[in-house]
Amino acid sequence: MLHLILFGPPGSGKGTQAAKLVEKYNLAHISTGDLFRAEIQNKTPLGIKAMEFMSQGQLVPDQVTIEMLRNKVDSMTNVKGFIYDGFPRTTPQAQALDQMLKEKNESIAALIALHVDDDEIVRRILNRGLSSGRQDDSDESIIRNRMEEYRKKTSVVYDYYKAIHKSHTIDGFGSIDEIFENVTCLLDDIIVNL
Ligand code: B4P
Repeated sequence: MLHLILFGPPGSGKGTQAAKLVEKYNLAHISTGDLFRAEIQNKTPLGIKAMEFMSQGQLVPDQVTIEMLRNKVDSMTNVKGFIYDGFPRTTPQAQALDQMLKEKNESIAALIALHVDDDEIVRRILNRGLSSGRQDDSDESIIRNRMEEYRKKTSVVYDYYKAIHKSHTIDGFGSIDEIFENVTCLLDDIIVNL
């Protein structure tokens, strides 16, 4: 079974590319951001907790996130593989994911990081904020805080998988289709060599 991590700073296009990859490779898409937003919409206790952090541009605590991810993966049967979009975002999350897959005799095939510079990220997210209604998309200081959280806590996840030769980088600047083409070339190579 294929387990692929789509990685990058906020607004780098993970969700956008994941949606296209799911269609082409027939994989299940798990976005922790989308899962949290659904919990918030339904006003669940988990959603109320997540909202405290997301509205400030901070990461939701690991324990909450890991448990939610595990429940989601366990609920999805008969799938060819998974795209993890926005997870793992910390080293403890990466360790928990590896442990969970080990229990199933599975492992991560690759992490694909989308590289985009800060000004482009701010531009994209503010632009999405015009229609998304997301509080964390509408205020530049919150967006900058999300980028800071990425630098402080998330970027190390790239090195975690690099140490086992599983991290790859794609330029995330350009048209959505061009980026998709580059991601699929890389992914096809990875799949052939699995
Ligand atoms: P996410 O929902 O993961 O959101 P994101 O980082 O903003 O988005 P993404 O990179 O997927 O960008 P997208 O394709 O949408 O996280 C939101 C929050 O949830 C986090 O800040 C955190 O608080 C919490 N959270 C989630 N997971 C967590 C975890 N594991 N642990 C702890 N907390 C967690 O693209 C952005 C915009 O750019 C879109 O408008 C898109 O149309 C546009 N775009 C995409 N590609 C483009 C391109 N090539 N050119 C121009 N525009 C493009």
